[in-house]
Amino acid sequence: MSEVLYSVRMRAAQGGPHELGGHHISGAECIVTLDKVGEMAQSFANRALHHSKGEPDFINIVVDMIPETTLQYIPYVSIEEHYTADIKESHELAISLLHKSPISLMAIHKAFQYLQDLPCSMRGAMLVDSITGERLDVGDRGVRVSHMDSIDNERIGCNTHMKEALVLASKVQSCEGILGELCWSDDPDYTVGYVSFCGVYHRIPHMKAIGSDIGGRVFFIDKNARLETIIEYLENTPVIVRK
Ligand code: WAQ
Ligand code: MG
Repeated sequence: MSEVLYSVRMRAAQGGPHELGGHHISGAECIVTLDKVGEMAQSFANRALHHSKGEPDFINIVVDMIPETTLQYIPYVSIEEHYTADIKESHELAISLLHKSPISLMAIHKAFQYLQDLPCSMRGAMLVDSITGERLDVGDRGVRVSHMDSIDNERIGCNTHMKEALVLASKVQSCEGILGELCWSDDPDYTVGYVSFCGVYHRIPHMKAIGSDIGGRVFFIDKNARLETIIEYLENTPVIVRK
């Protein structure tokens, strides 16, 4: 029999809990065996308390058991590194890459506009119709991808941002009904972003200005997909990413 696994998740905010309007500072999660739960909770608490976006006054750490029958194993996205000189070139590249997928140019342009117009970062991702570019998610929270981790020996060389983005992007790519993703970080000192589609993670530098604490994600949704099924998978289905 395999060992029982637990999902450990942390979210931290400033100015009260997220649901009461607090400003999101940091979030992290993992899937581990019981003997690692305490250690991970401790390290997530430390991480929340030492974040470049500021000091939180609210930290929430949740632990729950993963029913063995619900766990899915999914493959990693493959990585393509791109090199660009500035934000303009990066956005042009991101647009031309995404346009190789079935996502329309209008939806791609709207997605950039949505991200650039954000007054502050959302906690989750926007869902955008891949043809019309219309926003499909409700409210300003976005959809938060959760219950994921990796078995992860080959990613030793990557930084934490990249490791976590690869896991998230892999889960998103494994979701039926999602055609692609656009992302850049909300961390002021991290300007790398990516677009992913067809199982490939295109890593692109200079996706935003250094010093900006506004980042975000857009998931491009197939018009025939059922939104509730997509959201349930992203939020609640436990996945482990592996080679
Ligand atoms: N589910 C949905 N959206 C999320 C999640 C999540 N679990 N976590 C973050 N977001 C959204 C939210 O709007 C954040 O403001 C935004 O994405 C950026 O999150 O070197 O670090 O965690 O290859 O700041 C990409 C490049 C880094 C990595 C992305 O995102 C690399 C990053 P951050
Ligand atoms: Mg961040």
